[in-house]
Amino acid sequence: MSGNVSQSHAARDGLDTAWTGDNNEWWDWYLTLADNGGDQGPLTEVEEPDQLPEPSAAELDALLAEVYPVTAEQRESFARDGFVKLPAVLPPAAVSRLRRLLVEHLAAAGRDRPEGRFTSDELMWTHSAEIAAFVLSRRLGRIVADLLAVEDVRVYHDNVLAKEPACGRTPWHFDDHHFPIDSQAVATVWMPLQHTPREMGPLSFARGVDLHRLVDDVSFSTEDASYDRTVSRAFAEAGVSVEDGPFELGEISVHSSLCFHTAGPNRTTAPRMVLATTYFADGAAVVPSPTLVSGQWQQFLPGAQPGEVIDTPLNPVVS
Ligand SMILES: O=C(O)CCC(=O)C(=O)O
Repeated sequence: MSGNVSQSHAARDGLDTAWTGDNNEWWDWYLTLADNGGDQGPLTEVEEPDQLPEPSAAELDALLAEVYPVTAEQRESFARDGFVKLPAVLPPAAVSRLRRLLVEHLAAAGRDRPEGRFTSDELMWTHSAEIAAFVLSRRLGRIVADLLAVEDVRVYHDNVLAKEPACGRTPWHFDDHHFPIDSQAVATVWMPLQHTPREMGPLSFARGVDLHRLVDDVSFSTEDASYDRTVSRAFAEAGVSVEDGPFELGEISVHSSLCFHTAGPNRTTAPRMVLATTYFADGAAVVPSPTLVSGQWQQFLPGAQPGEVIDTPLNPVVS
């Protein structure tokens, strides 16, 4: 597939500069670009999930090595819509273990997680073999390789995305705009670590892999919610269908870097915990000019130079 489609607008949109903060500062800034409307009323009371008995090491190894059978229909819908939701990729006991690992990771990193915050961290797999077992699993890597119709994928980065109670919307965007990877064979596995009802802010997708063309002329704003508002209006006017349903426990979504997506606010009293991991086709190169919205990309592709094929120790093949 030919490369990244967003490079040409970087200068027009004032993005042809490097991000100088860390990744949580990046998310803090990024969420200020979402239109949150007015007063949204009280939060819905939701209990955090109970810790379930965890699978044994042997059970987990077997599960994470087992190929999830992606159907032809799921592959077609990913190619057409730009995303697909897949049920029962992990059993509840494995989801419960992963949630515990990520909660402990944030606590060990001293993150205070106040209401209203979007708490994130990345490259967790490089600190924890237990988290790496999920991020680098054959089960997830093979799903993405099958959907992208490529032989092998590499990991770009993992992310814990904890949308804390009362945190606002994630603005409409597509990841091609963010990732400094010169390929369209790039996709993110978004794995919620609890049942995620609409009021908790599940990831939502505009149906149609080519929809980015509809809003190609909208200038990105680094200062206000005008981009989010204009994209939202354009999709409504064009009658674009949006998948914004809840996620069941163990269900994941996979979205292409071309897929426009957003997420609602978390209007519940429990954090929305997610492991989001991005993978790309083996053989892809770094774009010629990474931008402000690429955040701290050098941290994820250490030593890789613009234009070079990506092959660093932090980007192993996982399928
Ligand atoms: O979790 C969210 O609210 C946003 C995540 C996202 O945009 C992504 O994983 O591509």
